[in-house]
Amino acid sequence: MDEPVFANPSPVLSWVNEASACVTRHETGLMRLDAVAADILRIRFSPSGRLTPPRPWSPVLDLPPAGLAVSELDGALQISTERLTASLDLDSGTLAFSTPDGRRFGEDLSPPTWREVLLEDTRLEHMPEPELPEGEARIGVFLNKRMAPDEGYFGFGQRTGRLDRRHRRLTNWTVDRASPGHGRGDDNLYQAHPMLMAVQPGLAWGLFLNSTWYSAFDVGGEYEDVLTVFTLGGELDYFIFAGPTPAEVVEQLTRLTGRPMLPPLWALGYHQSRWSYGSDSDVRAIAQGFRQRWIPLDAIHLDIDYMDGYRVFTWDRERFPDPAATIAALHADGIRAVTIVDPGVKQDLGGDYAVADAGVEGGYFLRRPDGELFTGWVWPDASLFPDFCSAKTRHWWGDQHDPLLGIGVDAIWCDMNEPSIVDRPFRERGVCEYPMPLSVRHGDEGEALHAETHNLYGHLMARATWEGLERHRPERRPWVLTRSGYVGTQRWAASWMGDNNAWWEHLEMSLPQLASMGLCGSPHVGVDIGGFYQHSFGELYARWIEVGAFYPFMRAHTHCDSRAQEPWSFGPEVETLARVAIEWRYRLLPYLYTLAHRAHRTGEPLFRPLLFDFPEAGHLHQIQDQIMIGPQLMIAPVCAPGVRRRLVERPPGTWYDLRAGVRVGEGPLIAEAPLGGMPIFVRGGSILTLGHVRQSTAEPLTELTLEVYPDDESVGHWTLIEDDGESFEYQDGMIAETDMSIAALSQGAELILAARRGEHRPPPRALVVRLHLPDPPAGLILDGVATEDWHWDEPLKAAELRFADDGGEHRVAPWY
Ligand code: MIG
Repeated sequence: MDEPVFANPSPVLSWVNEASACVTRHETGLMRLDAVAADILRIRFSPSGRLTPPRPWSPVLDLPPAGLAVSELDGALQISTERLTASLDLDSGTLAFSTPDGRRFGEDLSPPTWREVLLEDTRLEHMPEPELPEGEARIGVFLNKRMAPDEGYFGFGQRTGRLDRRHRRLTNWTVDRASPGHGRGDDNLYQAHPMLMAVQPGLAWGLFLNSTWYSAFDVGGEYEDVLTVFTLGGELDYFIFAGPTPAEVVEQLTRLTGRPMLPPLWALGYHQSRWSYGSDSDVRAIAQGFRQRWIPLDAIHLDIDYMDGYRVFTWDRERFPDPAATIAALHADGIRAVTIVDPGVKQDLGGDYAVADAGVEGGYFLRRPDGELFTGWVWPDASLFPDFCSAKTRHWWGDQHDPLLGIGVDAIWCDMNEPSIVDRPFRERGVCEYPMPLSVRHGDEGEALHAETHNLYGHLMARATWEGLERHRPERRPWVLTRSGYVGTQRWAASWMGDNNAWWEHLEMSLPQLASMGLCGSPHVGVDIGGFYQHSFGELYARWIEVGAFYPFMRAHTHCDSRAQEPWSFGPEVETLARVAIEWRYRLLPYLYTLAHRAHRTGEPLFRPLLFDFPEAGHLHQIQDQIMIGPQLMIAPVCAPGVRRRLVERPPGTWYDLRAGVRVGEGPLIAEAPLGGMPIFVRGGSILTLGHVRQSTAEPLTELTLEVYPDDESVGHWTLIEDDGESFEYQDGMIAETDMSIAALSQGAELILAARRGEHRPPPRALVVRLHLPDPPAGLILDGVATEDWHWDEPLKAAELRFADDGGEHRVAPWY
C-alpha cells in the first residue's frame, strides 16, 4: 500500500450539476458527488470514467435524494445541502467538508489516485492463486486525508486492540483466525466494517467506504496525521456522514444500510452453549441443571454434533432419536433451542442426502472458473458452497430451514461463513487454511468475482437465513446469530466475536471490541463468556459473567476440549455469583428491551463507549474500560485477577451507585469492586425500569419497578417501550409506550407517568416506584391524594410506593 502521500494535482476540467448530484471530469478520471440525504454525501471516483452499476446484493439502501446547490467561490466548487458542504478545489481536485457553522473536516491532502497492485501489496494471505484476477481487481485506488490532531478514530467494526485506532493499519477482509485464536496483534477478523467515526470535542463525522473488495485504512500509522483510504476494485466509493454527534453518525449509517433487527425478547435472556451439548440426554441435563438450581435461562445452543456426520439440516438419530421431543421438553421449561448451521454442504451426491443433490441440480453451488464445482474441506469433509449472492440460492437456502423449524427449533446460529475453508480433512496433520479462489464467480448472472463479494459471504448467508425464517414462520420475528458479517448485517442478525480465549486480556478486550461494533451500526453483539479456547477458572468466569450480564447478547460458550462452563462448573461460590449476575440480567430486561427498540429505530447501540454519550468531554474519548449501557447506566468492569477496587472516571452530571442506591460524592472515585460487585452507576435524571427475577422470559412480568434517580435540577425523561416480545405486530400499533418524567415543583419534585400509548396490553402487574432521595420525604402524594401506602427504606435511602398498573396517567409527588 506504499503510496506517495501527495499525488499530483488533478484539476477540474469540466463539471455538470444535476438536482442532487455534481459530476466533475479530471485528467485522472471522473468524480461524482451525490446528496443521498441532506446529511449524507456519496463520493465516487473512477479512473476509467465508468461507474460500477449497482449490485443487487449491495447493503446500501436507496434513500430519497436531497437537493444540492452548487456554486463557484474562491477557486472551488461549493456543493451544499442544508446540513453539509463539500468544497472541491478546482486546481487541485481535492475535497473538504464542512458543517453549516463552518467547521472543516475530512479534508483531502491530495486527490484520489490509482495504480495497479500486486497480490503481495495486500495482506491477503494463503491465496490459492498466485495473482489477483485480471482487470479491476488489480486496480487499487488511494485517497489521503488530513487527520486533525485532537480527533480520535473509532468504529472500524470487529477488531482487537484499542478503541481509538490512530496509528494502526486496518484491513477489511473477513477471515477465521482459527486455533489458537486471535489476539491483540491481529488486524482483520471474521467481520468487515470499512466504517470509521472521527470524533473531536463537539464534532463527530463518519466515513463508510462502500467497497466489498479487499480494502484498508491506514490511520496515521505509516505517515503521522495522514489517513489513507485504499481499496481494490478500480473505483473509490465512500459516504460521508455529517453527524455532528456520534449518535447521529450511527443513525445516518443505519438509515443508509438498514436498522438493526428487533430481537425477540427471549434472545435478550441468558443463553448457554458449548461445543457440544451433543445428545438428547446432555441437552436435558443442562436444562435441568438450570431449573434445579434456580438459575434463569432462555436458550440452549446445539453445536455441530447434533448433525449426522456434519451434514447440514440433518440430525444424528442415535444421539437425538427424537429431536422434536428434545425440543418440546426444553419448551416446556421455557427454554428455546438454537441450532448451528454451517454454509459448507457435504459433497455427498447420488446418495440419500437431498440437500446436496438438490443444490447441484438447482445450480445453487459455486463453481470454479473452469465450470467445475468448487469443493473445499470443512467439518463434513469435501463440501460445496452456496452462492449467496444469487437471490434464487438465498431463497432455496432459506427454505432448507423448514424442517428444523418444523420440529421446533427457535433460531439459527450461522458459523464458518467467512467462509472458513481448509485444504484437507480436519483430522489430518498439517491442516492449512484454503481460501476460496478470488476468481470464483458469484451472482445469478455470474456477474461478480469472489474478490468483490468475499466480505459479503456471511452477511448474505445471515440474510438468506433470516428471510427463510420469516417466510416459514411469519408470526415470529426470526433470530439469527452470525459469525461473519459486513456493514448492514445488523438487519438480519446478532453476532458474537468468534473464538476468544479464557484469558483476562480477552475479557478486557471485549469492551472496546463490542463498543466498536456498536459504533458501526451493529448493536446486538457479545463474546463467549468465560472464553472459548483454554480452560476457564472461577475468578475469571465470575468476573466475565458479571460483565456479560450487560453484553447485548449474553451467552457462555466454550471449545470441545475445554472444561465445562456452566454457571455451576466452578463450585458453589462462583455458582452463586453467576446466578446473581444472570438474575441482574433478568431484572434489567425491561430497560434492555426498550434499548433494543431504540436501536431498531435509530441504530443507537446498547453497549457504547463514553464518547457516545459525552462527545463534548474530550478527556473521556479514550476511556475504554468503562462502558455506557444505554444512556442511563455505566459499568466499570474488573478485568484483572485479585483486583477488588478500581478507579472510575466520572462523566459530567450526578451519579448514583446502583447497588447502594446512593449518590456518589465529588472528586476522584475509587469504587469498591468485590467479586460479584462490579461497580455500576446510574446517571442522575434516570428512571430505570427493572423487572423481577424470572426463570425465563416465558414467565410473565408481574411487577415493574421504576427506580427514580433525580439529578440536581430534578429533570429527567424516559419512554418505556414494550410489545408482545415475539411477533411483528408492534409494526401495526401493538406496542405500549409509557412516557415518564421527573419534573421540579416549587417545592421538591414529582414523577409523572403519562397514560400508556399504543394497543399492546401488558399482563396485569404491580408498579413499584422507588425514589432515591437524600432524605426521607415528608409525605407522598399519588394522583393528588396523600398516600399512606409507602415506606422509607433507610439503608438504601429510597421511598417506595406500590400500586396497580392500570395504564393510566399517574403523578407521584414527593416533597424533599
Ligand atoms: O472449526 O462448531 O466459532 O463457536 O463452537 C470450529 C464448532 C467451528 C467455530 C465457532 C465456535 C464453534 C465451533 N466452530
